[in-house]
Amino acid sequence: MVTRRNFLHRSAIGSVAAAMGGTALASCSEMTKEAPVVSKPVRPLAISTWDFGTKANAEAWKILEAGGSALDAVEAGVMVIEADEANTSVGIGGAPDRDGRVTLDACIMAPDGHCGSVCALEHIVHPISVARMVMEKTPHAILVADGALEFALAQGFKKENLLTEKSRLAWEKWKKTSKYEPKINVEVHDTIGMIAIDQKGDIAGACTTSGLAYKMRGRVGDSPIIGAGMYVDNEVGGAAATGLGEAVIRVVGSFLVVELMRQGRSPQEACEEAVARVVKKYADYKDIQVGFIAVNKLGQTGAFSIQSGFNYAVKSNDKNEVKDGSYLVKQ
Ligand code: SD4
Repeated sequence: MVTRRNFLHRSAIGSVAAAMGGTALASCSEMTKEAPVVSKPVRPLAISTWDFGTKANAEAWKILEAGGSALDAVEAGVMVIEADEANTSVGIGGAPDRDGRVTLDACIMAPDGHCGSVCALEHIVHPISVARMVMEKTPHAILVADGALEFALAQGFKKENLLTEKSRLAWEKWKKTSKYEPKINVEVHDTIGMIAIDQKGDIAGACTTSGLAYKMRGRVGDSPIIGAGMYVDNEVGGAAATGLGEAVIRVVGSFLVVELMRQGRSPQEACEEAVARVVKKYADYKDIQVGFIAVNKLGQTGAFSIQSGFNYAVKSNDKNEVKDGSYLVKQ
């Protein structure tokens, strides 16, 4: 007889099996003999990078709670941070490149695998919404620079000045004293990556940033690169990255985290292994920061970074909390 408890247990096993992929199926069916307690999937849920992720999660939650889609939720969530002038790494108020231009990178991915991205987009406050339109209204996945701007304007987005007085002054100061050696250290980073699971259990993700402060003109980081800065697979889970994009790209970090979860790692283990891979390929890893967040189909979460100081926000039923991620380099 299928009792409610059994049913929940079996559906959870089914989800785990789906999350783990075919190779794990045999062991999962063996598991049903000696049934371990697998909790009911946590949904809806939103997870975002950094402590300001609570604001993004709260906005996403309005949609998730009302039964809306994970895709709508992640877009609305990260838009809050794009519009926040105080955040100097995302949207308006983002630090400019070394020539004083604010160029934004963003990507979005839907549960069915569709994705859209814009790179080095200027003058538009909400690159995430342009990325979504690239996904939904063009036959392409990525538009860059002037082409992305032209497309955005044709879609009705307004051209705006994104260089705030505060960012301009900081850039003027940087020009006097700094070399053109952009490096993300422990202090300079703030990209938002968000993964959400809706009430149906569908998973979507978004990532948006102004990238590396005072970067070379035309530099694109990991954030708008599907698989590097963010990735979701609706059978498995999702992940997003923050930190030095050049290092994340070397291991296609977010895709790696999701694939590790597919092979049976927990979100925490997957983030730890991805950081280990970054470190292997980046000799000066002690000078940089890279962090990952992840969630699997069951709503279990994880996070890990190279350095201390990385935190992330998780919103589920009753809580919207900031958690400190664990990290590799102990001083
Ligand atoms: C980049 N990964 O452009 C981004 C920057 C970042 O927190 O994450 N900052 O390399």
